[in-house]
Amino acid sequence: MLKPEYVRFDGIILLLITFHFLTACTFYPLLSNVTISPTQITPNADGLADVTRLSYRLSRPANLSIYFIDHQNEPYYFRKERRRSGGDYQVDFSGVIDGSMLPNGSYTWVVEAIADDGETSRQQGTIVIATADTTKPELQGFSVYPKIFTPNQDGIADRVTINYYLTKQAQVTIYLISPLLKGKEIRYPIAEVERDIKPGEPGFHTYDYEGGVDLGADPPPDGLYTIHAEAVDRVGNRTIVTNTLVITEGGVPRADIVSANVDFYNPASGDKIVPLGQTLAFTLTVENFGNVPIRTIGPSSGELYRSDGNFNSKGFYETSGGWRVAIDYEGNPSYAYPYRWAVGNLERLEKRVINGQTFYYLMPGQRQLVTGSIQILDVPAKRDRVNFWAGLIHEQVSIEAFNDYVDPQPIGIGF
Ligand SMILES: [Ca+2]
Ligand SMILES: [Ca+2]
Repeated sequence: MLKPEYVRFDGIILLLITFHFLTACTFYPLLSNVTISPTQITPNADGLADVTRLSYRLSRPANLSIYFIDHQNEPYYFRKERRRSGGDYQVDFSGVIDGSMLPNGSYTWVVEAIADDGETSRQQGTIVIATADTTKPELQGFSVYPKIFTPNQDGIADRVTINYYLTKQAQVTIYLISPLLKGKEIRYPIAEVERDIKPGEPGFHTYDYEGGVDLGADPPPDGLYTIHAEAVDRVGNRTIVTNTLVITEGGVPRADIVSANVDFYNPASGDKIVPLGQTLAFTLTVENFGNVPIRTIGPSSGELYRSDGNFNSKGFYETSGGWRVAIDYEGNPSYAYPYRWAVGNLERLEKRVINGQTFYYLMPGQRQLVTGSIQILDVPAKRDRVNFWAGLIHEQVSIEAFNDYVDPQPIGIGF
């Protein structure tokens, strides 16, 4: 009769059509057709006799084990009590058990099946392993820095760097593994940085991870994570190295100018006309409406600028990841937003000292009033009405559209 038959490659199932002249399965022995070929392997990745193929047939479901016994009678399990249904199976063996190459020598191979009724069937023979590559790949100097990772674009500990020196050619994969959440862990792959030494080649390798925040995604939730690195060489020798990483205050920073409202005025007159030599003042409110602190730098709210000055001339240079309120105007001949202030009075912001340096933060949910003024010393664009507006800048990261060109207003510049 024509009957579909499954040849299983230890998990991979191929559908074949074969003729069966015997139909009563019970006539078959539990375990039959056990073959191994070749009976000597040289697992050194030279493409010659690097693996041997084990074939066997089960006539009915059984728990199947395959193991190798060395000259000291020590068994090495390649498969241990694996549930298998009836059928033909093939599996390749390359000398590696649990990521380690067996040393050269003569071994007894055993295929053993135990059926549900307790019937046990076992077949065995000899296999020789010669010129085996037993050298494991090593990830020397494996390091993770920093150990406390705050993926929130504040410019401090926003990226994790992983380095190691790979001692032989191997495929290396690195994951961030989450703490157990409802009994499950999540794996986040970490990509290697392109360098002269290609992935998998012996030499120095480096990885860079920013938690997905640069793409606008939320990073993995705060918690204690494991960095898991695994190197597998061409013959299957495997090395695993782990390290820990704490994620805290992770998230995409979000802040805006409340109601997109800016109050511009001449403090001397209270109106929107500023004679030359007088000052244009503003007030607005900044809100952190995200889940992570936003970092800011001075000058503090309240600072007076001269119109021919800027934040650089005050010594408060841009820092990557810092947020500032800024003012710009029509006809500005210089770079954008030359006048900048902290997102509040520095005395009222959260102060943190990190590695001896002081940083200021507007915390999630916090609002701060920001004021500032500019002494107008010349007439921009030689016009008597000039538009001024505000911005909220995430320096060297981005300006959200809703934080750019906020509430432009014509100001009369008096001669
Ligand atoms: Ca070989
Ligand atoms: Ca950070």
